[in-house]
Amino acid sequence: MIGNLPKPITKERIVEYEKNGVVCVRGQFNRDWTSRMLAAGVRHMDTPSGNRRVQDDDQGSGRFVTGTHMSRYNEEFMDFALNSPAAHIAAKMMRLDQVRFFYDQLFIKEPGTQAPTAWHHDLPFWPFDGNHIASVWIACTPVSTETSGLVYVAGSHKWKKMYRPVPAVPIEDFMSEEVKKFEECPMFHKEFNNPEYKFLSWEMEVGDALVHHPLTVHGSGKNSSGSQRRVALSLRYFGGDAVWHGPRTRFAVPGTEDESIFERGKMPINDEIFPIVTETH
Ligand SMILES: O=C(O)CCC(=O)C(=O)O
Repeated sequence: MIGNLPKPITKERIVEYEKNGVVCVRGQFNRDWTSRMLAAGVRHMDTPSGNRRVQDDDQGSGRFVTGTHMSRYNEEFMDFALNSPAAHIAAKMMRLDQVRFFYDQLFIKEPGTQAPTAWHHDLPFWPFDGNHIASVWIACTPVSTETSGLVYVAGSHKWKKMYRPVPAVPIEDFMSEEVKKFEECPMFHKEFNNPEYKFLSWEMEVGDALVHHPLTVHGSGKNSSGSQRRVALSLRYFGGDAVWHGPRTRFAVPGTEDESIFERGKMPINDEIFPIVTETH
C-alpha cells in the first residue's frame, strides 16, 4: 500500500508529462529515503546486489557502475520500490489507481567518468507494449549537466518510433531478429542547435526525480566534475494498457526467463514477479 505523497502532484504536472514524455518532480523523497538509497547504491559498487556492470574504469578517475534487478536479491531495494513515494508518483503521472513494480536499475558515474549514456528510449529493450510504463529516476546526489544529468527530447514518445536497443557494453546475441531491423537512434547531441527539437534537462537536488515515458528519447554526457559522484536509482512501474510483447532482447526480469508463463498481448499478472502497489487516494 502506498500512502499520500509529501506534495500533491498537480494536473499541470500530469499534462506536462503527457505532452513532453518527461517531467521533473521536486522534493518528494525525504532524506531518510535518499540517504538509504545512496548508501545501498554505494554498497552495490563493491558488494553487488545481483548484476553489476562497470564501464570506463581503465584510465583516469572515472568509473560508470550500473546495477539491474537489485531488488530481487536485496530486500532494501525492494523496500524502495514498493514503499517509497516512487510507485505513487508513477501511478499519479499515468492517471492509474494501481501499478505493478517492473524492475530497478542503478546508475553511478564517479567524478571524471567519460562514458556517456547513449541516446536511447527504453521500450525496445523490454518485453512490453503500451504507454502505461513509467520510470522514476531519483537523484540520490546533486545532478547537473556537468555531472551527467539526463537530457530528453521533448515529445519524442509520440513519434511512433522504436530505435535499435544497443546495450552499453556488448552482450552476445542481445537483440532478437525483430529489433535488429530497427533504425539506429540518432546522435541527438549533434542537434542541440536544431530548432526542430526541444531538449529538456534539469538541475536536480537530492530527492528530486524525473519521470519518463518508455518511448521518450534520453541520454547523458560524461561526469566532468572533479569531485561530485552522480548516483541515480531508476524504478519502473506498469499498469493500465501495458501488455506482454515477448522478449525483444536478452533483458529479462528474474523469473520471466521462461516467457511462456505469460500470454502475449495480455498484462503479465504474476504478483510475485510483478508485485502490485495499490494507490490509496
Ligand atoms: O542514469 C543514466 O545514465 C541512464 C538512465 C536511464 O537511461 C534510465 O533510467 O532509463
